[in-house]
Amino acid sequence: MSREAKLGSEPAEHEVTPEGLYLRRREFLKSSVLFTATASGVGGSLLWLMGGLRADKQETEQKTAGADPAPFATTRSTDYARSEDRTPYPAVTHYNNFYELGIDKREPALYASSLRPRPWTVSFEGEISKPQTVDVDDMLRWFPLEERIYRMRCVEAWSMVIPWVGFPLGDLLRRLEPTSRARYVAFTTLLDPEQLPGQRRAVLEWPYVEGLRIDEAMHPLAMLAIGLYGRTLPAQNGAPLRLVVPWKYGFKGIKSIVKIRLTKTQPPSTWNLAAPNEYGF
Ligand SMILES: Nc1nc2c(c(=O)[nH]1)N[C@H]1C(S)=C(S)[C@@H](COP(=O)(O)O)O[C@H]1N2
Ligand SMILES: [Mo]
Repeated sequence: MSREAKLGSEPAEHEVTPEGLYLRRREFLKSSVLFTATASGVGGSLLWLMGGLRADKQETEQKTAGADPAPFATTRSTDYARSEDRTPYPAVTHYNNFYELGIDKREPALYASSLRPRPWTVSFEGEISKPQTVDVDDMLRWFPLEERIYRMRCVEAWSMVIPWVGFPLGDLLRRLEPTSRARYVAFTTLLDPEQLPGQRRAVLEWPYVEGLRIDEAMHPLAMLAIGLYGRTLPAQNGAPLRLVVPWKYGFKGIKSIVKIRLTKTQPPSTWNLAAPNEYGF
């Protein structure tokens, strides 16, 4: 099974974590205030979230006034034609995968305050004509921000519909002027165990890294997000800057990015390094 916990089957913790780590982690939990918060169990929190999802469901009627008479007399309406309901904000921000802030889904939100998303610099390196390091707030002024509602799917078999705020990754790359040798884009998350205490445990290789082929990176749907639901990105969702690639699994959406490097050869990616038979590039 996947190294990430499967949602439907609720695996025991030792199934998703190497045994030694699992035992040490238990000790860690017992000795922290977090234990009270997680004692209700992942199952309980899930039920709570799912209840929220249902309660928030809204019907959206398509307005057809003024449209031409439909020439397709036999067309019947199906569920496929309905616009997607957005996942409620509390679920988007309290059910997360961000192993640097904990491996249980509710831990990233609990630990979020240890990450300081400002001030924050991002460096652009490698096969570009304009390598530079910029303050993230200066970078935001380079582009008009837009809202995009995408479905994010995790390999663990859960998904969410999230209204992101950000800009196309391609706009940034064009500004940096890739050289003719640039074939891939490599992304790196902040490495700082003080701000990301999960990096003290060898659950994965740190820092988290991801990559895209240059054509994927230039695709108009690939975006860098700096917010969601019209607000600044919460730390647990990858503040101040994270990747969103809607046609790929969620693990591509690397969080809290400090470095973007254009390369000639395929860069490593964290989950592919951890379990190459389960995660491709
Ligand atoms: N740095 C970092 N980025 C990460 C992860 C992570 O553990 N660390 N998890 C990935 C996975 S597996 C998923 S499904 C998404 C989850 O994003 P969300 O918590 O905003 O829903 O973030 C991705 N980005
Ligand atoms: Mo994921």
